[in-house]
Amino acid sequence: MKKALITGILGQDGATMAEYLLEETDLEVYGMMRRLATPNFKNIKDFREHKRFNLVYGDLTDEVSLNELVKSIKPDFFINFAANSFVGCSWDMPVHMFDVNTSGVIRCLEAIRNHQPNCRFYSAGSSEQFGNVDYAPQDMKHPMKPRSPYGASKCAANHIVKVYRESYDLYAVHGILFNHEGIKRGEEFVTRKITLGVARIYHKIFSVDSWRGRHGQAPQFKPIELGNVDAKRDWSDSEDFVKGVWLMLNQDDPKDYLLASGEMHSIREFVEKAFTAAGITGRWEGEEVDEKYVQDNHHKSVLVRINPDFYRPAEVEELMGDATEANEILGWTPEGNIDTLVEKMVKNDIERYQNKN
Ligand code: NDP
Ligand code: GDR
Repeated sequence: MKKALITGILGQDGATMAEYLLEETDLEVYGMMRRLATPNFKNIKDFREHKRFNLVYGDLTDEVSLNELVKSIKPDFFINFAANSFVGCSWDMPVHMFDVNTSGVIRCLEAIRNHQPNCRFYSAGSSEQFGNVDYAPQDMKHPMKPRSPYGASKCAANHIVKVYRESYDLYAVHGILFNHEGIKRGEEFVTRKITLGVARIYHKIFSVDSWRGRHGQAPQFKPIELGNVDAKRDWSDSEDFVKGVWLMLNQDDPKDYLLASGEMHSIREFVEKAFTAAGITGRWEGEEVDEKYVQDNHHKSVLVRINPDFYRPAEVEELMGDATEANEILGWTPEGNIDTLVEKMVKNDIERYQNKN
């Protein structure tokens, strides 16, 4: 039986990939988590007890653990989704970013090179590598112009994967993935922050509206606080993306590809779509830091307000990718779109608030 070792198993992509491989292949799946005092297993709860799934400990900052895992498991596929993945905090811990996101990749490659050289390796690259872009949509020929320590750490990882591929003849690829989201998305990323906020406000409005409304009172709730709502991103569904990653790992020859939807939407539009999906309409009022998204009724309750604490020292204003090569060569075709994604996330989070978990 073939085996896959997936790092970052408790995160969005690791858990989504494991779920996909357990459903669609007969691989034995090993999910690597780092040691935490109180780990959160919610992303893997549906398959944690699966007979072909094994949870193992390891850390990208510790080569001993990676060497031991590769030596003992002898994986056929090593899918490295582990990272310090939050761009916003990367200015606060740039050295740690490089230790995990760049040196961590070298440690994985060394473990493979020394103990299982036929293992196919995936490295999780990012549209943040393009940074302040020259043109749109960005393709694989676009220069690397990162704007954050995170983006720079992923550029360096990209180079080292190429070096190892060419120097040691490894099947090692670095996929450039644009933003992808879903119901397993971390709660500090802007899409999930918005859909969780919408769900919280939805329950306040619809649970108290009936009696407060009779007394002419507005429902009381804290608005969602956001930073730069004018930034634009190319958002896709993570369930579509893990299929693309799996295709990248199953070609005759290793090559880097880019996955994206080819559409760009602002944070502002995501806010509107998310509230609309919950049956709440609103409108933008004011400007810059005083701008607010208010409920479209006579109470004009504030749904979203700007908090400059969420601005970044340097912003990537616009990202939009051209995935033609992945479509044509890999035969990758995403099923979801921005509207199905927003609806799925909002519905999930409303139910989650209902069940209080
Ligand atoms: P998440 O942040 O959800 O998951 C990352 C996981 O890595 C977490 O489970 C985290 O563990 C783990 N991790 C962090 N540091 C270490 C370490 N030192 N050793 C072992 N594990 C560690 O990210 P995503 O799933 O969203 O992203 C997966 C990968 O894809 C990342 O490399 C990210 O940079 C990249 N990427 C993501 C995109 C997206 O839109 N989602 C787009 C482009 C690239 P813990 O749970 O303990 O914190
Ligand atoms: P990003 O995702 O930086 O693109 O990185 P994030 O959701 O954090 O930010 C997207 C855009 O939204 C703006 N923004 C806010 N962001 C957050 N997190 N919180 C806010 O309150 C907020 N308000 C506005 C940001 O400034 C930014 O412009 C994600 C991660 O998954 C990376 O790991 C991955 O490599 C890239 O996507 C592609």
